[in-house]
Amino acid sequence: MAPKIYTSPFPTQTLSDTSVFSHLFSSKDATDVGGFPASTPAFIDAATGTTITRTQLKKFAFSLGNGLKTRLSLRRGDTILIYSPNSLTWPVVLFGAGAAGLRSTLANSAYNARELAFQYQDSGAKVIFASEDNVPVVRQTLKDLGLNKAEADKRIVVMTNSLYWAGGPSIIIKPELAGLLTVADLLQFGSLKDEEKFEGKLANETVYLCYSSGTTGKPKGVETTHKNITSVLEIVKVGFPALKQGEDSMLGILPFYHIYGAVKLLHFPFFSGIPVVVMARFDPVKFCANVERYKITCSLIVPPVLVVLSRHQAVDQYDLATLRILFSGAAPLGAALAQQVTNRLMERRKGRNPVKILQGYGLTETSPTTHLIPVEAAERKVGSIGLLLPNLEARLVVDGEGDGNIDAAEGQPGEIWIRGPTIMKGYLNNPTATKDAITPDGWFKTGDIAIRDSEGYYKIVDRRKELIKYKGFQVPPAELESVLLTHPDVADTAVIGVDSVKEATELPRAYVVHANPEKVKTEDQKIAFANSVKKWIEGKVARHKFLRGGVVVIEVIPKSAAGKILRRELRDRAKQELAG
Ligand code: 4UU
Repeated sequence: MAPKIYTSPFPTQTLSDTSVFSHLFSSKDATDVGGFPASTPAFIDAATGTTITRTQLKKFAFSLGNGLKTRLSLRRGDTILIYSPNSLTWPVVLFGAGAAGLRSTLANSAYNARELAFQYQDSGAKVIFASEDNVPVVRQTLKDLGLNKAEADKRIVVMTNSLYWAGGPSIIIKPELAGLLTVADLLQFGSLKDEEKFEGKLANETVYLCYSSGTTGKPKGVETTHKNITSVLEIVKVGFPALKQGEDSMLGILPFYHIYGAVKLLHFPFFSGIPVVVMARFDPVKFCANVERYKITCSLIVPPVLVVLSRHQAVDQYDLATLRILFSGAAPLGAALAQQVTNRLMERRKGRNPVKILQGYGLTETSPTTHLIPVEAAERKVGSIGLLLPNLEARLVVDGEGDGNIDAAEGQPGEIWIRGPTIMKGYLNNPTATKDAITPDGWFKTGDIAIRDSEGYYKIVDRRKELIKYKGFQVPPAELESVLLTHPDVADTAVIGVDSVKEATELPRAYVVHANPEKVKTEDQKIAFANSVKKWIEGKVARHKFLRGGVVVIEVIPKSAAGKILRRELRDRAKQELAG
């Protein structure tokens, strides 16, 4: 039977074959950058008000690009690693690397030395760009990898503080970091030459390497190409609410190292001529204060932020009337929660300036957005991930194993498969995982189960992959399991996600088998062991991977005949345990 292929209701877009850099920064003349006035702000540091204009960003990027080539001898195709919380220096580094034809791999800024070492080695990065606070972890990482201090320090570039961009000092604040190269130092080597600026034929080359565990296993480098990014910008523009240069501004709280923040805060607003007010992390009071101070009209969020906005007193203490769009993604958005926040914000405005809570869906592997809700459907379709974006095709597949794929009947659930120009090139150095994820005719298997209604709106109803999402962050169970297995008393383990309605997120929960069952005979012994494991993991992994969903001592991990963990069984068990 021929597959049932769904197309997008939006008109097909003309896509380009330029590099990301020229797509964003090409100018007609000195008065514009990327089609918008050169002197308008591109990024604003929320804490200090420091602003980088569009033309400054372009100039800094060209200078940094040249510094990377001349001072660090990096060449087209080489990779740099960025390891920092959000800051104004982020776009300078990312676009500077892009201008020089380099790739960037983006690391979670909360990673510990073990986690960072994995990504540094796996990506083949040559240099690590780190915020001042993160340099000690980088030094530890490089030391663990066997480098002496002098060698290690040659691979570190300190991400100059945000005040530098307002003419402040470029000097390093922490004395122990003196002598390290900084981003400011790298700007001193002149600008890229004209012929180098917009290097051609980059379209199908990799530009970003974010890490995702996909449907199974440990994190893998996702090869996102220039074409993936330029395409996603064009197709999102069609479905995303009209943002107007000169009127709109975005508050940037999502981390830039995750594909959601990387594309929808660092690229999309710039591409639309909209400034982004950059926050290093989400904080309820600062969030509200910044909406008032910068007259923010739009912010991109994850569902747990709505939980905070539904309760926190700061919502009543600041004027949030300019805010007209909250766009949620990266995890399921509950209709009731969205309604609650809309009502609360609307009450204060006495019905004026409606606020819309929208939802989008995507994955690291799809660069990321594939679906979003248009503004006019915000209330009517609350809880839905919206419509398929143009230039993409979708299938809902019932049996994804082998050749026996069947497409779900209308209105029935199936695994979303996506085909189109925004699908990653593949997983870095991992042809097996790539082959498992993308069929020979180009369908990428998301691992998410959805239903499509008669109007073409999709709703996520389940996830068939093992991935856990904590507040939008990926927590790969396989990674936690491999760490847990290094615990001397853990003989076997399985990690699953359990839902927390209160926090609008999943929480990682571990089942562990004691190496010596005699030691966990009584209930008290079990609880003591579980608690010690829960504490122990906190010294081993970044915060978002902590076992907040609990640790349970179990006699044996349920497995299939082939030795595969029966996660569904554990999820059912957890439901009972948590209900009881
Ligand atoms: C239910 O989380 C992301 C990307 C999120 C994103 C980006 C741009 C959302 C909207 C947007 O415009 O990427 P990853 O790779 O970290 O995680 C992907 C997984 C999906 O497979 C799905 O299980 O995150 C889950 N997910 C969602 N689940 C993402 N968005 C949603 C959603 N509802 N809206």
